[in-house]
Amino acid sequence: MNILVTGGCGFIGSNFIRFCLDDPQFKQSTLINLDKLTYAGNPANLADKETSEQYYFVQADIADIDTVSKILTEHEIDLIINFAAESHVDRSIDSPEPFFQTNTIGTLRLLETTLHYWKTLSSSKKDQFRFLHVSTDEVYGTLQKGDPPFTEKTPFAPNSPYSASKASSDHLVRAYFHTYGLPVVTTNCSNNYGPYQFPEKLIPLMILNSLEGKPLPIYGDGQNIRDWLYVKDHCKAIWLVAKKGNIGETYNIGGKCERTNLQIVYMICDTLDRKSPTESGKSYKDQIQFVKDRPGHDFRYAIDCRKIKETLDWTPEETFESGIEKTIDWYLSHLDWCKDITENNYQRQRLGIS
Ligand code: NAD
Ligand code: TDX
Repeated sequence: MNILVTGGCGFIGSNFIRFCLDDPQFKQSTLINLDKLTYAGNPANLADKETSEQYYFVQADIADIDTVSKILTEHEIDLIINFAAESHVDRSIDSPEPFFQTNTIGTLRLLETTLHYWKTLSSSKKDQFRFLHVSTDEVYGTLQKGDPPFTEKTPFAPNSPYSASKASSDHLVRAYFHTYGLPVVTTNCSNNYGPYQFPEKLIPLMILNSLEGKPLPIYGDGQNIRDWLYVKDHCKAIWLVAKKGNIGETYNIGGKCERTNLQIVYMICDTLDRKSPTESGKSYKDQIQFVKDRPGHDFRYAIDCRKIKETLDWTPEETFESGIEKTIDWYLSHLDWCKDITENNYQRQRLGIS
């Protein structure tokens, strides 16, 4: 199978490529990683895989019709997994437009290019072909305590520019199935955590700020709830949906692991107090600071993942306790990776230095 992964230099995309290259069932597969390398795309995430004969990297935008078209034809692509996106809610609040350029227009162009290619395939190749769109639980909006978790039938109610742009991409994917018959599947997943996550998201930010002696900024009262899933469990679910999911359908993916943000930060501090204690002997919890809330901050996300469990036999392998241990160990043993991002790429972007 020849697989085109978009956004493969980001957090989940690089974990997905790693998951494939490390698994013998993909031995005959070719993986093409198309990534624009925005501030969030880091080729270092896959540096040790660059010599693999199964793996090719192309720096390009998903909206670049000519480049995508060439890749699809030359590599006879059978499966596209679309991870490419602007993905950080806070950035979407500061500057919404790039989110619609990539998440909406980019996905539209990728679908259009894919449709043209798909139409040229033989009928058996056409049947086997899949376009898997990776999306988020945030398209469903927010829950209150006691509300039932989101199912695949929950109406969309996005609240941030990020989730609005992802919701629009989900609608486009659906429309290309219903209008043109393009064989698509969509996954809507809850919050991921694990190795290679860019340190502007809650978990890596809290780990790195702790170690650097910086404040741990908690928005509002820290009582907002997210449903956390270890990234490798997400990758396994994506692969199952690509292989066995019903075309035109959506699959919710979640960790059944609801925690308040304050619980998460306490757990990180407790783990770091044990694994890498401060010189002063004080707990990292002393660095917690409650700061102004995120505008329009969704209160709670929770995923009902019975469909993927019952139809595709997927279940997460990591508990939050085992996943966070692995994640913290990974960051502690990859401080150079973190330093490079915080001192170079990330900082330069933030300061507007190209
Ligand atoms: P990320 O921000 O870490 O990575 C995104 C990648 O896409 C980067 O490598 C970036 O360079 C690339 N990219 C951005 N715009 C592009 C463009 N126009 N063309 C080509 N490449 C482009 O994001 P992530 O956390 O890995 O998320 C991946 C996908 O999963 C996104 O679609 C996101 O909406 C979805 N998702 C993320 C989470 C999560 O918790 N991180 C949860 C559910 C769903
Ligand atoms: O400094 C912080 N302090 C804080 O309290 C940051 C960065 C976050 N938070 C809170 C906001 C959220 O309630 O922590 C929670 C998690 O925040 P993020 O890591 O920014 O994630 P979230 O906004 O929940 O969105 C994530 O999950 C769904 C991903 O970034 C999305 O790409 C994915 O679709």
